[in-house]
Amino acid sequence: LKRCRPEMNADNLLLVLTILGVIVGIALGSVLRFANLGPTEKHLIQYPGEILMRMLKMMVLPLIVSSLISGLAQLDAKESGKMGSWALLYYFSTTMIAAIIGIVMVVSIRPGANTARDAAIQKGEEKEVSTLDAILDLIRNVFPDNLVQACFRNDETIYKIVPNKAYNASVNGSEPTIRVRSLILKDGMNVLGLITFSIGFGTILGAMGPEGQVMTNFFFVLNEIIMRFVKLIIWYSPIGIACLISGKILEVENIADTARMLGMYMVTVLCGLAFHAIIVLPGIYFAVTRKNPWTFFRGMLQAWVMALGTASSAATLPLTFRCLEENNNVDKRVTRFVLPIGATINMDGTALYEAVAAIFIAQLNRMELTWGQIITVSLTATAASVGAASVPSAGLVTMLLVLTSLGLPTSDVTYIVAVDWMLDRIRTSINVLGDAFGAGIVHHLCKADLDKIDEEVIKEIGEQ
Ligand code: DAS
Repeated sequence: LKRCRPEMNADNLLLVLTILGVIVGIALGSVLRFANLGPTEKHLIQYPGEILMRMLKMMVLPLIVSSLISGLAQLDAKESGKMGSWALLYYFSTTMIAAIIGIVMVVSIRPGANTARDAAIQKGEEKEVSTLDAILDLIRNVFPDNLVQACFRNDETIYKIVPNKAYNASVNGSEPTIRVRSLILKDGMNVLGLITFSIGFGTILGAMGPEGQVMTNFFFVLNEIIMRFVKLIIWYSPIGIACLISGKILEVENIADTARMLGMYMVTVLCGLAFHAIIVLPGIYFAVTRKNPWTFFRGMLQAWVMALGTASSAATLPLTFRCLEENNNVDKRVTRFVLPIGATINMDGTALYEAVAAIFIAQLNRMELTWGQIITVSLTATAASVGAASVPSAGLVTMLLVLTSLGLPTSDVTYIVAVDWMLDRIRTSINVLGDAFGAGIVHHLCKADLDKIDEEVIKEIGEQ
């Protein structure tokens, strides 16, 4: 606890500065609205905010690659055996369920759809691209034929498969070229390709055991560097947030409508997180262990509150260990194994939040997503949450990944940024809860093996 107290102070200071940034942004924007500024002045005000967005985007590629590879490489399937396999199965299934809950919530509540905001209707490609083609296109994107090109621009060969009149009109006038708007738009980062490569690389590296230790350490240190880099950027964020918000207030026509829309967005995220925390996680825990999930949750209360306060799964980790081992009697051999990895790659709250935020921005831009794009959102939100660092606002950085993969404008992230400081701590508390229930479930499933090891050890001691 002493170790994490400095983290607490630093995080609390960051929280205060961020809230100040939001308040200053709203006040500055509201006052300047009456000053009839010219476009140059407006741009000058928005400029520090653009710098923040560019810095966050700069971190997306290294963060996702280093987090995925180092997270998966730590989990050596050979060594970890049953415990690792159960942990991985639980992590990916609950994270995917969280992303799907987020999608169902945002598609049903539609917080970004009923706004007065006028945006050109961007038709989904469903009309020109059959569902089969959309799925084939999605699979094709998962395996880019040129990794470097896939990181920075889309693979041209994808654009010669299915005719798309809308694309021709926008890019080539009336030129009769055959084009298709792939699921991942031109000049977007082919995120799925990156994620596939990173997951494959990390899993193979983990399976190498001691032989790959040097490389595993390299990616572990690289991830540590990137997380510290992200932390530095997050310290700049209060200034960037103030300018993003004031710049957006200068742009927005209808303030009341924007406030209502933001309120609906927050309600959507909170409903999704509540459903996952109250129904899904306790339900899975009870289904597997047949124990009372509320007794288990009561044992985790201190860690849950710490996560709300720090908005950091890493800062909460010492308390998560203590609550699991002392209040819920989870075996140390389980917590020592699953918690560090869980805090890195298991972020249900973040996956749900990123799925909601991406589709909310698509709705703001009147973009009707095809089923292929909705599948892309669930995959990239899940992978982005695995790649998110367990530090404050990490989900904001990897959310740019999801937006980029859909070719959505990141300029609308301002709406998300304005309330992220609040939603971050709530989704972090769900991340910690997901890790805790996961440890409880793995403990239950591996208890027999652990008891057998104990008996053998006791027998050996007896014989000696
Ligand atoms: N704050 C991150 C965590 O510590 C989650 C996030 O930013 O989405 O889990």
